[in-house]
Amino acid sequence: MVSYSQMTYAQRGEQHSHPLVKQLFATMERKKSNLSLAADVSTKAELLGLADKVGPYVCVFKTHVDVISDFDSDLVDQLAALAAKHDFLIFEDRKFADIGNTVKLQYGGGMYRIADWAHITNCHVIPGEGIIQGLAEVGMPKGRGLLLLAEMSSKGMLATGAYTEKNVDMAIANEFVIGFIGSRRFTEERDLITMTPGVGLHASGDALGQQYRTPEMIVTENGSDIIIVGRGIYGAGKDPIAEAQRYREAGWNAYLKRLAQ
Ligand code: 6AU
Repeated sequence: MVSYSQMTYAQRGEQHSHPLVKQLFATMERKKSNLSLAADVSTKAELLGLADKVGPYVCVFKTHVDVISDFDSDLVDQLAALAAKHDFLIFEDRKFADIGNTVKLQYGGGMYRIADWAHITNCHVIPGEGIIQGLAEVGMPKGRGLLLLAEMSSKGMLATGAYTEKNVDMAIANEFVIGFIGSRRFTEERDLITMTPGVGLHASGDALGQQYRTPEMIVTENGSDIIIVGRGIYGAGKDPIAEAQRYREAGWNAYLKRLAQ
């Protein structure tokens, strides 16, 4: 059998059973982008400004809504409009980590109502499979998708070995799971996407344990599908449009190189 990492995004989209993943692969192919922006800014205006500027170059726009100081429901309405205008999906990087009943409340309700507007969210499986079931009860009827944090990018992270393998088993067994946060392709058993943070063209890390690898290491060598880039694009002194274009090209070339291998 051909490995998923040897197939084009278009081919994978055509044969995928999850409508959201089909949409994601189609977007990636249309925009020639496997780039996700990690928009870790602290105001509504900055977030919407970035989404409008960088939106044309990304397949996924990743948020941390709980760092926005002036969050309101108009922010998500405007973000949804920009997602439609620029053809990207929204990923709220909430990293749920509680028991099933609690995450159901956190995902569907509260002031953020994440399930109403985020196409994708993620969770740790430390509480066991009930967390996936709780999130699925809210997200499945809305056509959403979940990523499991099978690994992390930071120094000394504890998601390794048997814990990572458990993530893979749970992902295969749960329809609501569309993939992983991690550094590589994890399984051929079904087509689960990997999105990788900790990507930089230059920097090797930050002062708080973040570690960066290049798009080529991640996509060509490790078989990951989507690169997540934050400060490499909007960091101090950077032109976000020029950097987004650069990362988009680097990510896409790394994918083309993988296909050619
Ligand atoms: O490129 P950066 O370092 O500015 O931003 C990386 C982004 C941040 C982190 O919250 C997130 O990626 N992240 C994640 C995710 C996406 O779940 C997991 C992880 O292991 N490392 C990591 O940096 O928004």
